[in-house]
Amino acid sequence: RQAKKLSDYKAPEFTISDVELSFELNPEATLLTATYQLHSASGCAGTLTLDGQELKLLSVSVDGQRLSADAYQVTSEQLILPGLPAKAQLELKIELNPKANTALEGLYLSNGAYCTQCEAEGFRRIAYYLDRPDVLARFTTHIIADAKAYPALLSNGNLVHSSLLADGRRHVTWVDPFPKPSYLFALVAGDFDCLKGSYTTGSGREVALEFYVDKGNKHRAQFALESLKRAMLWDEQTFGLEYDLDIYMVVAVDFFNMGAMENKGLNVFNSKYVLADQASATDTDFFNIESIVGHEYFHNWTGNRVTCRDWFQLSLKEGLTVFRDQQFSADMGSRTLNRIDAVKTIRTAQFAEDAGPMAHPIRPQQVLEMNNFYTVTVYDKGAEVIRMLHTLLGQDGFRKGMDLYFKRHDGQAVTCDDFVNAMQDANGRDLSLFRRWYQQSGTPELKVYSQFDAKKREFKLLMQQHTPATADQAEKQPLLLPVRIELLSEGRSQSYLLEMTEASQEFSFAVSQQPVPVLLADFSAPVKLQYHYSLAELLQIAREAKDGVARWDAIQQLWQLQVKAAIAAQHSGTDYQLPAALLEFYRQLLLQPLDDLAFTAELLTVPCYDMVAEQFEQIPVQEIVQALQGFRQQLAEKLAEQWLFCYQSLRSEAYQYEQQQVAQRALRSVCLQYLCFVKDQGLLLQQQYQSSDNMTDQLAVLRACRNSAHPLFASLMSDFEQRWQHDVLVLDKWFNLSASYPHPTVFSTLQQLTAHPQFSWQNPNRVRAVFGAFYQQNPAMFHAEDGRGYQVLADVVLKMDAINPQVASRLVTPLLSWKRYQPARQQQLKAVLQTMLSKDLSNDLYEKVSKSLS
Ligand code: B3K
Ligand code: ZN
Repeated sequence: RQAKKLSDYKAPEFTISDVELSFELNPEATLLTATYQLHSASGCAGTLTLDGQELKLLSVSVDGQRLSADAYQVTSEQLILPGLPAKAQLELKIELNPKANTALEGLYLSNGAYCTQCEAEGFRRIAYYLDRPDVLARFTTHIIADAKAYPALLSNGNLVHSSLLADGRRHVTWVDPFPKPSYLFALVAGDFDCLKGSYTTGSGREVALEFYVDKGNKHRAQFALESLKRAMLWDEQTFGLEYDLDIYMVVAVDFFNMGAMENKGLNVFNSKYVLADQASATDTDFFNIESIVGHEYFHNWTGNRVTCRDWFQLSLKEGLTVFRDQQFSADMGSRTLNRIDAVKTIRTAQFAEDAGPMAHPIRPQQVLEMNNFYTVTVYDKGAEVIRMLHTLLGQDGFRKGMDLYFKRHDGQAVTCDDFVNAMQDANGRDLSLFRRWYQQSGTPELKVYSQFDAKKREFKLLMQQHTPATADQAEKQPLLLPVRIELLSEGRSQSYLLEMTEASQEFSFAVSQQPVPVLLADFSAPVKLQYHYSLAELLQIAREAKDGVARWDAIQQLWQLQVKAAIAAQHSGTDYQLPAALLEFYRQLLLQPLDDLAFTAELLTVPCYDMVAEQFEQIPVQEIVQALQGFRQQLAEKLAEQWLFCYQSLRSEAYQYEQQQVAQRALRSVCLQYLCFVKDQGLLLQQQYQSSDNMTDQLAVLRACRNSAHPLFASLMSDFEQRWQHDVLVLDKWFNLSASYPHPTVFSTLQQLTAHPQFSWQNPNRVRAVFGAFYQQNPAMFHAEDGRGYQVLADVVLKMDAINPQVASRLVTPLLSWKRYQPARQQQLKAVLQTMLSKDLSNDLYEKVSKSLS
């Protein structure tokens, strides 16, 4: 198998200016006629090589002449046409079988509706094509289908024609005036309910907004529609970017490989990120919907109007668009809490990726299967890199850079370098050192030492950066790190932005008293920080720092110290008691919560397993699980009255998705979790479960029961299943809770779940609800001593690889990092990976498994 390299990039020899596609839809035999206007770049005749996979080619014509079969060559991945004139019209007839498409890439059926997914390289499963993002063409799409069964026939751009044919079929034509790469093509045909709205742009153009959802679900799309309007307004206000077509459509489908897709004018969404109402969706669901609707909308400029030259540049659009959606969410809600969420993602999943066999820079250098690189590194670390530019250039400088980027590159397919160049030129600032962030993988470690000279009244910070070697790259260089700090002294805080450019650097400050340094405020660079703080200093930062992220982070660091101490105690066979000062800090917080209740809830939450695990080079699984459980138990017992007091002081009001209420619910559920550890709070649990008017509070009860193995868990779960058995999206929450039950009974539960009438191996949401939850939220059982957890997941991965390689390849991730565990687990993991590698695997799975074993 041949990996592609960034360094091998060559501009295409032919381009396509216009594409006309005509689909006659049929579940097992869709007929596609595809016509392309081709132009050779050199102006000479030459060989045209088109990409194509699993296609049934019926005929090939050039300039109206049908070719005989020996005039071209078809392989499993290409159609090769020698001697094509410099300017030619090519017509292909192709037969497709959407019903047999379980990989959900290309044209497929979701609950009887036709839909497409083309990014990254799915268009080649629809037609032979120059399926690469630097070929931009104008698309015209005809759809012909039974008018009754498929009232909605949708594609990109504007509807220009619709007519009823004599045979009962309808013929519609869509024209997209904006040249685009094939990965942004979309087609949908089905029978939906449609929620309509409209938005008037700043320059006064009216845009029709249409949300297509399963019948009976129209009311559940209202929040997504409102989110879209907020996103449209925000992009105008923040970046001066307006929408450019007369219509913006979103279709919600149940069978979807990821969250959503930004196809020009016709987004396709996983229904999970469109549908919500208070009875069926949690506050987190609402939050995610707003953020993903925003993300896909923001792609219209960062991704669609300006797209990627090649797939190695994916972060050009994804890192930037994640940064944009994070800024949007921060403006719609709490900046601090949003930042904390992003930091959690980096410190858990992204740092883990850097430390594992799939480590890669935000611009990868080598790829076997592109779908494997839609990663936390490309997306979330990519967003951190954009954020650092924003920090270095300031809000206005960043905006100037964005303006120049669009001025230069609108309508083009460009590289990450082009983006940095625009930032550089607009600000007159040399960013050559900064560019290393695009080439270098791995997590930099930043060691900081401090020194106070009372005589000289000088405070010094010595900083050293070092990036350890990663699986893909041995040599590392120093990076440009923006380091935000505060110096706390005499009840005051002074802020600075330091720019670290060398391996080792000293910064000094004139002070009168010895300050406490707050380092890496706002998590200003995606690095691991090391500094020796005392417990008292951390508590002082938690109380006094200006930056909320730094306050939260101080508590995180405090907990990390507790974990190390508790594990040491486990090894010496003693009991570990939490320090009195920490308990006192919590007691005060509970008696007098901060104004921001959601922030208070964050401070009161012990870090999750993944956050702690990432601190260890070799992860002591059961010790961490035991330590964390011990902490929760101690906090619950020692502050029992305070949890109850705080819980009771927070009244629940008629549900609204609104900041203050969201925060109250978050704090209440934290209290509830702790309450369940001490007493059998049966009554209280029942009461909250039965009387609350929303899913957030109900789910909080189920989680509290699960975490404390409460006797009510079984009965409440069966009530929940009864209530929601016909609503799979909600039932996924039940699947999730069942699979994350931290007890050996979960292994038989997993088997029962896959036999549930609503479970389907074909539906990625179901598979993730069960097995994603199992490995993400059930560390104790996934890492069971006898290796059963690994075996279960490995079997599922292999089964899924035959059905849907993209889903299989995502699920295999936790098995890859075998080097992070103790020898017995290493052996178990290696054995399942070796067995896997001996099978006939998809490229998706092969790339990951072979890397992890090499
Ligand atoms: N661009 C898509 C992701 C496509 C994933 C292909 N395997 C969604 C997004 O990032 O907005
Ligand atoms: Zn995206």
